[in-house]
Amino acid sequence: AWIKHTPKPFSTPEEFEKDAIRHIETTLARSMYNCDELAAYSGTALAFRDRLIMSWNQTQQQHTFADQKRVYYLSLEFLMGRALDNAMLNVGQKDVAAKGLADLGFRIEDIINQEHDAALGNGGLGRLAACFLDSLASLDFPAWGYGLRYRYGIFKQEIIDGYQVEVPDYWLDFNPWEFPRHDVAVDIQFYGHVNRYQNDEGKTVSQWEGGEIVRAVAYDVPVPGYGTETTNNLRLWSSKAASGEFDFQKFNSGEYESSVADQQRAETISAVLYPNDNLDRGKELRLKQQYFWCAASLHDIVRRFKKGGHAWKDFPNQVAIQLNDTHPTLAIPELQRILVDVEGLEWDEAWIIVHKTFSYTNHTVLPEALEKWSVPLMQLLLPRHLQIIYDINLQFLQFVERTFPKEREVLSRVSIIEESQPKMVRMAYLAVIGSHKVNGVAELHSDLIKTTIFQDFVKIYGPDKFTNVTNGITPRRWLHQANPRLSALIASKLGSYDFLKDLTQLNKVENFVQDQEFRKEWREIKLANKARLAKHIKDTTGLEVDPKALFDIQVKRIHEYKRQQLNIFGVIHRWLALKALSPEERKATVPRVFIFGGKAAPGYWMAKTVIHLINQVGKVINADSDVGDLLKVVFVEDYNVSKAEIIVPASDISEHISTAGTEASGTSNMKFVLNGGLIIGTCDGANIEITREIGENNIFLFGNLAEDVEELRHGHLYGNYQLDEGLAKVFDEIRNGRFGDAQAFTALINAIVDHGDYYLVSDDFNSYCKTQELIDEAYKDQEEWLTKSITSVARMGFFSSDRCIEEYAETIWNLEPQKPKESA
Ligand code: 26W
Repeated sequence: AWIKHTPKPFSTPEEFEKDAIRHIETTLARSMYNCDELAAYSGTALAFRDRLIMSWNQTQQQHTFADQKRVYYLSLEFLMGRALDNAMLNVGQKDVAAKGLADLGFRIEDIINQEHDAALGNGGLGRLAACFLDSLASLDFPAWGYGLRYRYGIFKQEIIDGYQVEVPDYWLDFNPWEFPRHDVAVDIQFYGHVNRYQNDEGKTVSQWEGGEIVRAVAYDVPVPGYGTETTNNLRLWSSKAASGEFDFQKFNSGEYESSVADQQRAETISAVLYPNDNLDRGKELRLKQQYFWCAASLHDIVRRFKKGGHAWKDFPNQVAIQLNDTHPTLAIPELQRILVDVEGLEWDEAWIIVHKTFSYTNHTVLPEALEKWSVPLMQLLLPRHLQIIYDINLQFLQFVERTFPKEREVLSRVSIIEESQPKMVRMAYLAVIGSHKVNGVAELHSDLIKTTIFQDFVKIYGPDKFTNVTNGITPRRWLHQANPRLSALIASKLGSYDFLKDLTQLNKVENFVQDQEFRKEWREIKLANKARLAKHIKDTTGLEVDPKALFDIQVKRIHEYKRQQLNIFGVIHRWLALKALSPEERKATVPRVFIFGGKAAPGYWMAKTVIHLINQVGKVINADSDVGDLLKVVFVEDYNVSKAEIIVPASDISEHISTAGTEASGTSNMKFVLNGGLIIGTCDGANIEITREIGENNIFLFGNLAEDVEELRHGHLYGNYQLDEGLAKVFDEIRNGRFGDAQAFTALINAIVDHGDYYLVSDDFNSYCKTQELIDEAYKDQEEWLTKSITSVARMGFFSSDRCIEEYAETIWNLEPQKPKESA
């Protein structure tokens, strides 16, 4: 009843059943007599897909007709997760499907679980893109996502003998959510050379010629908004051999194999997602992916613009392009090339258009994550683009020279070209220079980029070019879908589900913080969510954990800066302390389950060592009868979006403990608090704003501040270093072979004791352990804990991705929504 518009709803469960059965019998050619869960999933998905297609077509028609400004979100990663549950909830018909499926003898949860995650991303940046698409559609913004259709998403993680093993994620076997558009194909050029010649009007022009061609084929994915008919489009490009390139001569003359090899080489471009998070490896194939995707997307955007019949100067009034980190930065020289070389505009008028069209979001300050491409590689692969980049750089440096004539050393610092051996193209600088706005993703982060990596650019352009848009998360997936009971409880008190479209309404929850019935249900829901996770742990690892224990969760990519090592060293410290207590004293302690999850990049040895240590520690502690249920350690295999939907609602405490100044924002911190979990964290990223919103009594902060990190690091390198005593005891245990072969962990320990402890694990260890003790004490007062939980949720309204998208629309894109018209 609370849905205002629904795309052609099923009026009864029977109507849904009829459609699902029809799809199973005709689309899938299966008999209802041996309909298994996978077939039931397929039929359900196809029945809902039909509904989406109608509103999708209608939305696209209305947007074309309105001919208003659109935003294009360019991201190499879209971590979408599953689509069916989201589709059912967004059209408001999950209950109808549940009844229909029950009639057919299925439980809806089992059917939902059949779906493979769309895992086209690594971590935070990819999931943020997915939340943004949900908000853009829910707020009726005319928006498209553009990405790559990887045949293999992020690898599946198996834990074998305590080690991570990577297994390919082949996910496209049956994907009802994508529509191949074989008629939407763009030929993309690589290699070749640049020809300069005089055209008919006597003007010198450049033409990129020769080289090889790869074809980009569009696959479209509908993105339904919540409680609206708006269904936007996510367009993913797939590579294949261009028809002229597939050498039929070879094919016929018996060189079958080499002909097939050519084809496979073309398909390689979109074959696999690079599994590195916050690490740039500079691989040629990755550069090919980036250009392939940028060129295909820009071609598509320009073609759509031209159909509108506008003058070129109107391009930035019709088109906004958001660059999700530097990965799509080649779109900047590509648009300049199209405007100058293909459309014949003057350089300067083209550059004004380019600069007004693009904006860039930075997601990291880690130096090893800042993209640079070697000039020789770019010369080979994209010769014309390299010329354009040099020309952009020349103009920019001349401008800087005019503005700061006395500061010559600034020129080499801000040059797009790093004068190294070989020379490198600094993509972040190109992105800044080619955009009208640059934003960071949390206040601290946006301040930091202005004083570190982009300091000179703030001087050159003034501070207004740089802005902050604090990240957000979609409450549809991360509250309503992941935690339906909590969502329903809140709705029962607020009188409707309107808070899912305006999350600030959660503040009214605070009126019920003393309502005993409400408190009881809140507590029961958390316990049920913990029991659900406990069952998952039992089913996947065989380990039994008690849902009444304090669940302490850290799930995210494994990275030294995120400091899972601090967490596991803390666990060892706790274990040693517990063993030193008398049996009587032990009884007074709070039982705790430490839950870890996350993938390590396949080539990141230190991260893999951390996973191994966690598993070894778990093996020893979980078998120790001295501590029994007082301490358990679990590593959840293959952490992904659908696992997060089980894990996030089940925390009492979650850990967001990066070295201050390293985590740009974090978004799982928001997800956990929105689900009634408290957090232990450093003063980093969005933790700071979460604290401001929910109040410092409701969060457990510890550790050194960002402003002190540099000095501490410097001190370490000059002998000003004292290994924390507690940590030293932990290291002794590891070295003594308590957790298996000590050799396996020397690198991990040496990074701290011998190599400068770059991430300040020792500096923060004591503060961390003390804060964990405060948490034990706080948890003993269950009533007070519950009050903190409810109060925190009530104050989380700010962190909706809807608020975040509205800020982008207003301050960066100058974009208006397009409310769907009543369907005929
Ligand atoms: C070139 C290799 C590479 C790959 C991915 C470099 C950098 C990345 C991403 C930018 C890493 C990433 O996901 N960053 C995360 O972005 C989130 C969304 O803004 C933030 O919440 C996280 O703090 C940030 O680490």
